[in-house]
Amino acid sequence: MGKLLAVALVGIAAALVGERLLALRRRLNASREVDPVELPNCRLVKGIERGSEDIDILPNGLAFISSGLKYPGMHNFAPDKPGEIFLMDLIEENPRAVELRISRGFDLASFSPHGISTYIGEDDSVYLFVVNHPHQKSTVEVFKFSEDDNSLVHLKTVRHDLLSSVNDIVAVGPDSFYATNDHYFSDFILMFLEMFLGLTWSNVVYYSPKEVKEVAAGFYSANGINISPDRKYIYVADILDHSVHVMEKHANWNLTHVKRLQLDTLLDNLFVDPYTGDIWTGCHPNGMKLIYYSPENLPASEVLRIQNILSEKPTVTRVYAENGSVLQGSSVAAVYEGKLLIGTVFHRALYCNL
Ligand SMILES: [Ca+2]
Ligand SMILES: [Ca+2]
Repeated sequence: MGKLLAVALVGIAAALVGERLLALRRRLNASREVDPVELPNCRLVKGIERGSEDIDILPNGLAFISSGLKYPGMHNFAPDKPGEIFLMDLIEENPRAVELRISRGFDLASFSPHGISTYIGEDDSVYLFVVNHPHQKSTVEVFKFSEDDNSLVHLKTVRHDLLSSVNDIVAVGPDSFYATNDHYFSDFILMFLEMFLGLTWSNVVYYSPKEVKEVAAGFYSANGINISPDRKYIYVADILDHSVHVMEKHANWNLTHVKRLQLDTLLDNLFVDPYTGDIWTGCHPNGMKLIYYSPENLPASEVLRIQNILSEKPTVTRVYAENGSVLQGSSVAAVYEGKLLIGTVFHRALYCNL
């Protein structure tokens, strides 16, 4: 009888593991191959060789690019080098990526920049918020941009127990923001287990010096976050659910769910065109290829444009898709006056004329 019970238990455990594995493969879109969508006028950005995970663009065409992310389990072409922030002036005919100098006193050696967000203050000061992972932890660094000498002056480091596994942020004031935690856990093994079991413990947190609170929960893995041009709605990409959530922002900064748009790709960061309100996103068509990096089986890139997300029938356009031979693992797509800048988790960046 004892043996029968043991066999039955092992059988049940094996079936459960098998079922979870299949579910994980679905969430990673592990069988998807990408149908190419070409753009004719593109070039790789010189000087960006090890990631451009997130991009934000000011109304005057200055694009900030985070580079050199070290993320547990993710490929990295130069793991010993600290991260950088690049600037590109998209007004120029042939813009170059220039590395921004960072003020003294900031620990550059452990800089591992992830999601970013710009904020323009009342006196036209430009703030750059950067998710950082020094020593595998999560912080949010607030910088002031000095255009005169292309530098970032470090203002402060935000740490909080509720900001435990931060992926992206959207600034809503000179010292306040919404942040996504892509996992509940911050330890690599537990993060993997959380993903494997398909737990929906990832959330969105509001932070200000006066108040810090969870404002949305129940995501498989909340990733990119951004705000509508009228500043009424917050958009959150759930990368493992292949969806964008629209949340309404209230006066007390709480969020309520409005709708969810289902897609067939792993959406990473979200960029909102300030003129049209369109959402642009860098996506991973097949998350398995991103996690298990192999030069023989490269992670692809895909860019979607979502128009009229609040309407009954939003229009979703695949603007660019490529199997990784040019651009590996696109994580963001940002536009400025007919120009498209596509960033990647750990690879290069692509600049296109639309
Ligand atoms: Ca961002
Ligand atoms: Ca991201």
